[in-house]
Amino acid sequence: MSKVSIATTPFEGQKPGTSGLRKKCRVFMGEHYLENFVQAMFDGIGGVAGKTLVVGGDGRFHNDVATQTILAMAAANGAARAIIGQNALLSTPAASHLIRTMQTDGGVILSASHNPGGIDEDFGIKFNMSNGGPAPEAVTNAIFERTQSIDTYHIWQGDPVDLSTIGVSSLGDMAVEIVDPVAAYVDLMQSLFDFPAIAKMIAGGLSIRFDAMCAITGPYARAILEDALGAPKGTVTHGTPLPDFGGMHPDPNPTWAHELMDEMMGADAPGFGCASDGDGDRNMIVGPGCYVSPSDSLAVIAANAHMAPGYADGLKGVARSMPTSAAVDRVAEALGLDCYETPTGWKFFGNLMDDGRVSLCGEESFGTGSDHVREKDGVWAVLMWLNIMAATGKSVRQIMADHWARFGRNYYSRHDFEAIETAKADALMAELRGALSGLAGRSEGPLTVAHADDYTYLDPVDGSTSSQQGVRVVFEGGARFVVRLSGTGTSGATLRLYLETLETIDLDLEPQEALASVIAAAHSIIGIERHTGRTAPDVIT
Ligand code: VG1
Ligand code: CO
Repeated sequence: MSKVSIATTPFEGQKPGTSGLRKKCRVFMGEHYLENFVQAMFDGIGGVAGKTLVVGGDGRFHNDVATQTILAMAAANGAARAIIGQNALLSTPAASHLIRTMQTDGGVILSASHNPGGIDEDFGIKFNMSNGGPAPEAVTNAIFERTQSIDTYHIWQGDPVDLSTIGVSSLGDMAVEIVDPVAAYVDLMQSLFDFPAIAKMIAGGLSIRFDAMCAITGPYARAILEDALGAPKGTVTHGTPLPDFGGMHPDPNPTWAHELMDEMMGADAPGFGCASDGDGDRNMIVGPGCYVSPSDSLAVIAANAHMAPGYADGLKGVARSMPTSAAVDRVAEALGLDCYETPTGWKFFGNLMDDGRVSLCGEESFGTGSDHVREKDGVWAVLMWLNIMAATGKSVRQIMADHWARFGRNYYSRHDFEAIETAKADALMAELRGALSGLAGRSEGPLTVAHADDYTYLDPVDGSTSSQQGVRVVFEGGARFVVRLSGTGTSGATLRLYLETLETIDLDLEPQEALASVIAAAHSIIGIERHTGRTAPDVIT
């Protein structure tokens, strides 16, 4: 048992994206690859000597092996204490909660989130700060810079840690504490939501289907829905986390959660359906015959959060990512709440929450959460919806109908064009950026461009700026589209096209129909087919 320093050389491309570093699992399994990044992470945050770190992941293939490496490196780098979820499991929101409540200096979360898992699929790693939130860009940039000059890493060589037994042990001079990954999170949820009212609603006959997609939320959802709230066993399906997610693509949207969608659109649909992603920070909400778009879910939560005990005093303010629809803005305006717009990625919400400006945040990509942690939180969103249903006595469909009648409906959809050659996607974006200044006044069918720009964010708390965060083209009357390239993929490029139009009279249109002229205008202006050969998206949400 000894500490050793290993000579290494930099790898290309260890640049964290929207949410950490994501690569094919086999890349992470390559010699020195993970070690280089972990050492760069430790160096990039100013070292870990004397610090306490939380470590855990979503249970995908390589989660356990990578956890051992990280612990051995934390010990060799002088960390004082590591807190690890039993069997190296922690959902992302549960990790955020532990980081915040256990007086730690941050944590390492192992996940490629909604990306598939397995030896031939994806793996990921990111660092969260002591506030429980993903490292901001200044820190991820420092980490990336370090990956480019790294020549040594430090690692403890010896027996692996027993990750399966709750309790305290040690690795070299570092204390190792294995904790129950679920218990503290369940307590937190109980402190925020009206469990007795939800339990009564369930006892009164509301049936629920929670599809955990063989990913991390199974144990959390079972403990909460089945054990604490009395829903029958079997309410949670695909509830055991598997290294390859049982072959499922754990992305809770109508395309990938199709089993749930089929059930919810069928004749014997449960009263409430929901799903979560690989690491438990995303959610999809669906009623019988009624899919709720994530942007609408955020707006509904903004309008009704005060019904949950943890939010009885009202919200401090709200924030959404720029491509998310303005449905929540309309609620904020009606309620007199401040409403912030940020770039894509949860890391941009942290400052606003830490500064007490907002307590509810959301993204169109099935992410909603509050300042109870510093990550989006899938199970939290599910409980918020159940709390709203219990307090109002309304179904999902009624809640949506009443919401649109009051605030109008922002028809919204995201079209993803996946696995495009990177050079082609880059050329498309470059051409579009070059054309922006000349777009105003251009007519496309019934629409005329009012203005177009490339979004730059000025963080109102720390004054930092982030540029090139998505091209937006806004039409007269307020309809718009946004285009950006994904920062979470691991092969080729994914083009995301976000489409939105406001409607106050026709509230029951099919979104793709309501958006038809915006879709046509976007294709014409961007030239998607000309650049990529694609005429139709791979995934529509
Ligand atoms: C996507 C989503 C973004 C989300 C990110 C991480 O990023 O669009 O809203 O924050 O995934 O979610 P991108 O760069 O691929 O568009 V998770 O649940 O994968 O951590
Ligand atoms: Co996720």
